[in-house]
Amino acid sequence: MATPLEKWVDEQAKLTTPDRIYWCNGSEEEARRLVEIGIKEEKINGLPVFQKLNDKHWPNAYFHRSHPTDVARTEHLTFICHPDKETAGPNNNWMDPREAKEKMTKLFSGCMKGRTMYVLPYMMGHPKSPYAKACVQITDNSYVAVSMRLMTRMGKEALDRIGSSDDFVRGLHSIGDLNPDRRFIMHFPQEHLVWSFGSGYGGNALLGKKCFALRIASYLGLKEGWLAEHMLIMGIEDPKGKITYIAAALPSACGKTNLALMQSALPGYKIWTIGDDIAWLNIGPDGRLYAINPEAGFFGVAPGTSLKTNPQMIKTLKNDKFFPTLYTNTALDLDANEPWWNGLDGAIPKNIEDWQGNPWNPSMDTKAAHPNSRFTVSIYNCPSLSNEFDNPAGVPISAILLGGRRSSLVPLVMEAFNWQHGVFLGTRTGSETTAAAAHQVGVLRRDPMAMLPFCGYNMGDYFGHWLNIGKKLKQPPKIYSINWFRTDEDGKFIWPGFGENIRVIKWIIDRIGGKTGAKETPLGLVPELKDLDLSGLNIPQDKVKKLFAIDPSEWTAELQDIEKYFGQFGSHMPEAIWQEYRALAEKLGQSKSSKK
Ligand code: SAT
Ligand code: MN
Repeated sequence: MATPLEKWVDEQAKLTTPDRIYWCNGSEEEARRLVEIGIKEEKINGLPVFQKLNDKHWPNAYFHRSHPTDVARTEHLTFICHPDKETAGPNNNWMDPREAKEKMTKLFSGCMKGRTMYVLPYMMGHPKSPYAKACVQITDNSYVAVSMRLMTRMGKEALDRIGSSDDFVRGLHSIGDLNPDRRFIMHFPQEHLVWSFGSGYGGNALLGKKCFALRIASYLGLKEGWLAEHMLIMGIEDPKGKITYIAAALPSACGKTNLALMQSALPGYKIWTIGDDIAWLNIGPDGRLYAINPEAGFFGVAPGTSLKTNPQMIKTLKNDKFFPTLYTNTALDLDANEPWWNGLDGAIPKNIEDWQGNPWNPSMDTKAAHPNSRFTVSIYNCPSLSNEFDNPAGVPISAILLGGRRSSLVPLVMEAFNWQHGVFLGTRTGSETTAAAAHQVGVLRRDPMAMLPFCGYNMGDYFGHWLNIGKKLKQPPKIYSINWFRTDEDGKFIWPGFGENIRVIKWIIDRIGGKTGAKETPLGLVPELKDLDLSGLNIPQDKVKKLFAIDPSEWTAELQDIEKYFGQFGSHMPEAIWQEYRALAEKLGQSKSSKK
């Protein structure tokens, strides 16, 4: 008798009518074969899926050029299909599941004719972890199949775990005809199901990542009592050899990957990487919060990555351990046949082709590499990979850092008074848009816990869920707000960032270890300046003070904006968060602005 998995695959084949069905085992030999197929047979937009690059400096490097309209996540085409709109919340696009399936069934009908259907069994998390989930994705694209081998643990262990059960997360994906008008990413959280059509881009097409490990998993976490978060996980080894584990949520363009692989500027401290994008947080048997990274690779932004900004990532890319490493929509150095991007170390090569295949030189006002061009590389290539990465139990988390990009108002670092206050800090985090994005510069987008595009249900309920988790923890992690981006009168960043961020993390570790005090402010607990190790940095005292300045008059508009933001969640907004809001307004002498 057919298993539920065989039955499901059979049904998808009947719908999409591929010429061939191929079950992937996740082996290196298979990946080499798929890459060959992508070089010689499969095409996207008339171009081969893969182009082999020179191995000399960039081992196992293959280049992929996407359709020019298919270069980023498409939030406006992403839907959360709960039976009722209210469960999806004001933070999501919603479509009735029946309507969504009808629409998608039309698109998927016969869409794999002439193509191969790849069946990808994979684990999110270590196969032996009680927190891991078994999944199967179907796709018709070799780039997606190879990327999934890098980003997940693919192969037999997932099939073994599924066996004859019905308990696996299903993802159906086709690149379709890449027409943006026929591109949809549909999530059915209650069925553990994702249907994605018309895009080959990471966040839209690698369904284990944002679609499952955040949107569907956040909803599973609500039902099962855990958290799926947009967070890096890292261990910090102090000069005595003690390792403290932390998780940190930062919206895009705030340096999450750089922080996860940071090379410490303070001697004696060492960073051990566990993940750069997603953390699943569970209450362990001892009542502490344990984190696993469900992924097994990095899908990182290439431009700006260099020996200066992220030396460990450059070493990761130059490691030949795990096959292959993919470069998507970067530029090419044609003489060397190597990938290139703006901000890479060394002289600008003479003969550059931009991400769309046109000749490029630095006098042009276009970028050679697409600003969202990416590398895809196995985490096992990373020289700072923690020994605990494959620990099925995960690592115990001592601190959670919540950040954003704010040029004023929010101090460099601040400790929450307690868990509830920490959740309040997370609910109101936000980032000012940068010139790199196609928005107006300096406009604030609130992005609670960096989860706005990824929470698979009503965010008001999500805040409530965070509060409940805190109540169940015996030893809750301390929560911190961080902001590397405060500027001076000339609009210049005061804090140097990158490897120097260890100075802030050192203070956090000292706080966890009870080794240092803190100063109470209306916003939270901040370092006494003498306790922040700024040796050798040469930041003038008045600027250091500015990193922590709190001006109540600046908070009038901010408080109004927070109140408006919270208001949209109506009765789903927990009263405890409103209490925190009122307490803050009162401390800042602005309680009149608080109506609720
Ligand atoms: O665009 S992805 O979701 O694949 C990557 C990211 O935004 O972190
Ligand atoms: Mn991310």
